[in-house]
Amino acid sequence: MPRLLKVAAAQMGPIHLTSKREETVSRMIALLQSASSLGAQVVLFPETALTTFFPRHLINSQEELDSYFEHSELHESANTKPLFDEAKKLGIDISVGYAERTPEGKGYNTQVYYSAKKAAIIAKYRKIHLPGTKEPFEDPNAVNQLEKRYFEPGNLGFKAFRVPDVIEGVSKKGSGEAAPGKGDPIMGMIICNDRRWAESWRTYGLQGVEVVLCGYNTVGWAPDLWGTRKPMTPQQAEEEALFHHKLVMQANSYMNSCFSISAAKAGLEDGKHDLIGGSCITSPEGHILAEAKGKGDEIVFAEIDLEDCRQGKEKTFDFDRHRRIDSYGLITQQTGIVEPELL
Ligand code: CDV
Repeated sequence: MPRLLKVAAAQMGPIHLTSKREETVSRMIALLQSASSLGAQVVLFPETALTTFFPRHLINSQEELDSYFEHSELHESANTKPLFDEAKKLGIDISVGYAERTPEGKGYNTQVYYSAKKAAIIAKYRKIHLPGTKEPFEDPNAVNQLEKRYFEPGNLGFKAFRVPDVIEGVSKKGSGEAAPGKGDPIMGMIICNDRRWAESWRTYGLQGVEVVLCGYNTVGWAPDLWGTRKPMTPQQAEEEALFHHKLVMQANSYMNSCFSISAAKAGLEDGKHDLIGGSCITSPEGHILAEAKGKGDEIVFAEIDLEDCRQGKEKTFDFDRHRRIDSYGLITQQTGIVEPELL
């Protein structure tokens, strides 16, 4: 039986240090309405969708820094409630990335999943792989990535969740058929740099994930961050960054037999930092089903059939039959590289 789902990535063009939340939330509502006109049931927004990607700036004022964080749950906060109210009205689930300040004062780079039918946030993920440095680079013109300065590593793990009320007629607890791949969709969230780590995806793969959601802010030019062994022009560097983005979305979707949706914040933020576009929806066979055309606000839409995950999960990547965990010990015992002894 097909399990059809209409999904969308809401790519956003740049947001600046000076942008007002209200304007940004209005743009998000407009994107949601255009996704609704296509029939979307689930819409993914980017990482830190409500602000510029502030971790590239050195911010010494606590007050200024705090202004880029959300201090309460998004569906209840005055800043963002209108977006969640619109999602509820349209009956569309949304997943939104933002900087979260907890009541204990901790900062996380967070993504939530809001179920329109339940009118509730049903899942939260906090970014685990924080890239970059704690201190800015010495070169005042370098592109910084100060996530380790502003955020704690996520403490919620990679926890897959079921999404209720989006597909009719699926198996429920106690309803008889408990075979894999028959229930409500299984989703997982990752944020930007997490997509480059096979461990993120495999941890979800082991929970039978069917759709991975990934919001991102990826600069097209950051030689201090990436290294300069192979000198590139800014245009070549951006093409390379786009290539790596698609490579990891396609390859990891294939290796875990799942769909993936990725939503960029794209374009020139703060007049200086050019972010790649490339928001896309990929299939469990690793193909790109739909892709952003530009670097502005744009909906990327596809209807997907979760049944398409079954082939990979039951044949090439049937984990139960083919994985050899006795040989994978190093993955969790060791963090860095230990080379074999010199000859
Ligand atoms: N926001 C990110 O996590 N960005 C990183 C890079 C650009 C440091 C990424 O992996 O895309």
